[in-house]
Amino acid sequence: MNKKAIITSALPYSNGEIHLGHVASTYLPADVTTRFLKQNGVEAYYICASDDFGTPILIQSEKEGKTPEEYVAHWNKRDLEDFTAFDIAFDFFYKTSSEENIEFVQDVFKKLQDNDHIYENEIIQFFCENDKKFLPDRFVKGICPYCKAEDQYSDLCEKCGRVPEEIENPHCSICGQTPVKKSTNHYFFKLKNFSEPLLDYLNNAPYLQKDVKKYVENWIKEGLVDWDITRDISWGVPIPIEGLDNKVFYGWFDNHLAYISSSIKFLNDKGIDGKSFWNDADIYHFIGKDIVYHHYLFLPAMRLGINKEFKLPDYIPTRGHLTLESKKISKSRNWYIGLKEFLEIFPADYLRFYLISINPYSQDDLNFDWDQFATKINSELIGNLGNLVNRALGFTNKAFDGILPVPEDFDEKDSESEKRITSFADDISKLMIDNQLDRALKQIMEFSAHFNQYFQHKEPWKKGPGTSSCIYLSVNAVRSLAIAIHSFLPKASQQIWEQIGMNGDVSETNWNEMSEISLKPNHKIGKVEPLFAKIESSVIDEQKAKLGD
Ligand code: B3M
Ligand code: ZN
Repeated sequence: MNKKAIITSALPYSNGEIHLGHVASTYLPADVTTRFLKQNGVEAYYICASDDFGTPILIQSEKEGKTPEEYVAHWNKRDLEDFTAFDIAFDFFYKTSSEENIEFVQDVFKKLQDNDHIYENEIIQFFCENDKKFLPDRFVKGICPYCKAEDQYSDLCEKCGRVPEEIENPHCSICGQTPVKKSTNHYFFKLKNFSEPLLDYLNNAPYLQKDVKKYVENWIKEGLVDWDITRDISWGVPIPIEGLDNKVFYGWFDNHLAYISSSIKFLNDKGIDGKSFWNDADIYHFIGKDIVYHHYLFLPAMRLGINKEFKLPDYIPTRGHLTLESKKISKSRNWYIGLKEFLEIFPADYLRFYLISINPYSQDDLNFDWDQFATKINSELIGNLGNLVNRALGFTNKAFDGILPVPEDFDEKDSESEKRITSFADDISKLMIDNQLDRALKQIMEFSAHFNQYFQHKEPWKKGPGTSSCIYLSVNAVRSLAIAIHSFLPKASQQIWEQIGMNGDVSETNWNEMSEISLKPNHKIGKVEPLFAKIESSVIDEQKAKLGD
């Protein structure tokens, strides 16, 4: 395992609150992975930032009568608060509109220019004379020339799925007026230059998901097109060329560069040489499948274009979208759950447990289902894990005054259980390293289920022979579980840690220690309390009733 790592997750637009869809595919898996790496002694940093630039943000800020700076500052703060409430532990949360990023983006552009990867070209764009704005495709609506559906985007008809060559009866989606066509000069990044180096990168990146690589390779083989990296608005990274007022870089040119600029700022501030750290580290970018094109093509091509001054990603864990009760999440149709609101009703650990357990390491979509959520929490998290912790520790209190007894000679069942503990770390490490977080969590739950059965089988309440061994091993198993679940359920893990009478922070205990039987006879456990409260069906019914119009 590389002893250094930088982990990022897709940068949230500063344009609305974080909802369950966001956290399921990127922030949560990245957080679990970072915590796991740290438990393994890796110097790992989880870096994120708000994605501040772009036309939608500019327009929304205008609607709200705020400057774009004020508007994005609000969302930057709010996003971080919501993430923190969900125990997403960024080491640093910065912004794409930072001075450091602006300077870095301009510097990268100049280097790309020097390396002959940039050219200028005249293009024709819609311009709204009322709003005095060039209108990006998304802001021009009209009639689809193919199926005649009304009110369709000029770059996509949602009715027939085609990309209109020329939308009929175009109108500005801000004010409704008919825009005119105007010519403007834009800068282009020669993505075509990179077909070979990109294929080479993909072929030599063993940790990228195979299925994603396959379709990205197909895109490359079908032929890449050069990429327009300029927009005619005022809100963005200024293009470092004299006389270009009201022209900035397209948001997708600058946003992913904030992975690097934010990391460098954070590391340099810590007294670490940011650039060398980056280049020595394993680089992880967690994303959702809708931004594969940007992360598997634009991002590596730009790093290649500046002669790999900054290492290309080793891992780009890509996951599917979350649907809600089997339907597409939509804020306007009120088919939607905000993260903040969810956490006002349920503990963060419940959501973390549920989302990880339904989230495979693949592009498959996953579905949030209220009934399934309640069942998983009540029967698995509480019925299995909570139950084991409570009965093992509770019984130690009741029958042994909270003092771990001296074990007797182990019988076959004891030895089997002992072995479970000693092989536990290895059993799940590989899954964690391979990003199979759902399967790792499942193994942890199987470990817990094993000890529930063992406890049941030994019937310690009868105080027969073997009781001491059963308690000794079960309490040690609970300790192992506290370490194993830390990255998934940080709160519950710490509570268990304290209940078994340990001091300090469980996160500081090395991962492999879960396979040690280190609580010795005479160890005194702490105060035992139930970890979780059952979810009542009436609460679920209330939540379901909130969805829809
Ligand atoms: N801000 C959000 C998205 O498209 C976008 C990600 C940027 S990652 C560099 O999901
Ligand atoms: Zn207009």
